[in-house]
Amino acid sequence: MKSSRPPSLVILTGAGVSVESGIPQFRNRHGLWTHVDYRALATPEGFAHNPARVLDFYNERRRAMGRAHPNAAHHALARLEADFKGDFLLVTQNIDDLHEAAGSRKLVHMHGELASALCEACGGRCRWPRDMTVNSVCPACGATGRMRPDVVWFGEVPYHMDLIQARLASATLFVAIGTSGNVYPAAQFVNDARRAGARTIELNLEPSLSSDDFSEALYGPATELVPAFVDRLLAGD
Ligand code: BV8
Repeated sequence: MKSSRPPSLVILTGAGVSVESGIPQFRNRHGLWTHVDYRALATPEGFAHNPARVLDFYNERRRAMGRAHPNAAHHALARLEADFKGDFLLVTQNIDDLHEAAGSRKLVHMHGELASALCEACGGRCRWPRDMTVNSVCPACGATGRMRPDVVWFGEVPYHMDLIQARLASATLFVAIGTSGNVYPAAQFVNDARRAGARTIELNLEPSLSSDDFSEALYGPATELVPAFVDRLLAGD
């Protein structure tokens, strides 16, 4: 059913879109949260309890990100942004920089970015390509030992929610790629888009926890599914 509204596309990506670039997902037998308790490493309480351990966890992931390259799925999404006729927003739950590396610009990181640092003393943010320690100094205010990764931990408010909700309310098409539907509020976006009358499609390796909420689904590896899906979308399917 073609919508009478101008085309407005919202895409949500999760860890699955970066797996084929060598960045592990969270919830499978090799997943990040399978081997460590996310409460110890991805909550403000875990950071307060053992900041050095949390900073090392993110230092390791930042180094791995530096060795990773965007894959065919990232590149296809950048091509879709360039050629799509209508409003386009790519919302990623990922904190890696592979969408930017592929050329995506109409992009928001709702869970923050590994490449960014936040000072708890002055609230300043800055690019942070190197390791962070409990002795790191804020380049804005000079405070020592107050730097943290600029990521959204469990129990913290995701970034860009006003923009995301506004775009979901006017979406004609919502596509989720490589996300398990475990984490809120991202797992809820499909229902927000459907209530707005959008067509909803899930592209994933296997059905997610929210697969019943989508009107259509394609299953397989993102590097195979996404380029072909983008071709079809740009051809008017
Ligand atoms: C919030 C950043 C209020 C850091 C992450 C009790 C107390 C407090 C909160 C809660 C609570 N109970 C529930 C909540 C809400 C909570 C939540 O959802 N908890 C879960 C555990 C139930 N959420 C929050 O706390 C959020 N904040 O609610 O604030 C609020 C809400 C709305 C408005 C205002 C205020 C904050 C959540 C953010 C936490 N931060 N990450 C970091 O990365 O270290 S979450 C983490 O999970 C990552 O961001 C990750 O992206 C995200 C989601 O996971 P996925 O991306 O889906 O990854 P996953 O491994 O699960 O799945 C990968 C999928 O890919 C799989 O389906 C797999 O099949 C597929 N796949 C694999 N390979 C491929 C593939 N697909 C295609 N191709 C392949 N090759």
